[in-house]
Amino acid sequence: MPVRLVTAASQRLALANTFSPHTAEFVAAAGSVSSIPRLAGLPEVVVTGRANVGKSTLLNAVMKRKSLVASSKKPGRTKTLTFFRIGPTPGKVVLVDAPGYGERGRPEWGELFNQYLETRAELCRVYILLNAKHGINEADKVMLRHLDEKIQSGSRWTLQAVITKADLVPLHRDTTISSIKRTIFENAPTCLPPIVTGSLKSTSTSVGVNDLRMSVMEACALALR
Ligand SMILES: Nc1nc2c(ncn2[C@@H]2O[C@H](COP(=O)(O)OP(=O)(O)O)[C@@H](O)[C@H]2O)c(=O)[nH]1
Ligand SMILES: [Mg+2]
Repeated sequence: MPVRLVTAASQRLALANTFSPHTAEFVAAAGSVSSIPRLAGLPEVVVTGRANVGKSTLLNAVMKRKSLVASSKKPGRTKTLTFFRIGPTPGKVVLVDAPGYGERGRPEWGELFNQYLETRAELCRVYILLNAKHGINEADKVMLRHLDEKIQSGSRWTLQAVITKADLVPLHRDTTISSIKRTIFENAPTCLPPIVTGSLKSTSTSVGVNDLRMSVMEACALALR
């Protein structure tokens, strides 16, 4: 068999082994830094973004679960950092859902998130989610710059943007996505190339979820073959 096919098959196996709905589980919700659980040093990634950008929906899609992460119609519900462990026992990766930050003015990402970013040794990557339909607002820019500054001053983790709800932007308006990407790099030059996701309500039509799974594996230095 050609090497490329073997690689593709083993990658699929590695992804399926890690992101199985049967091994994904809720572990804890932390409302303060002192209650953040110790999870045997498993590598961790966190998603942040404005309320309603699609954080919970995306985490469910990545874990192949419908409602493990509570998704709420009412913005700003999650006030805690919520930890999910995935992969066969003792687990491979921890995914963390962070509170949404403010709609306008100074983003209220909170002391909890900030302290978590500064102290969590296991944190490998921060994913900032940006809504394709609504574009990037001032709160997003402030957060992008804030994360970029932390990287430039020597964080242990890397930053990657995820553009969500791309299905709500008409195809011929691809300029919208390009302009979002430009704004991301203007505000956070250290940000890794954005992953574009969309149509997450149905697994048969969803876009970008596997790209995110591969990115998580890479961020956490987990073997893809
Ligand atoms: N059209 C569309 N809607 C989405 C997508 N992802 C999430 N949503 C919707 O956006 C709303 C907010 O999602 P949620 O995951 O709760 O956002 P969170 O507040 O960031 O956790 C829900 O009504 C979701 O169904 C997507 O890819 N496409
Ligand atoms: Mg949520």
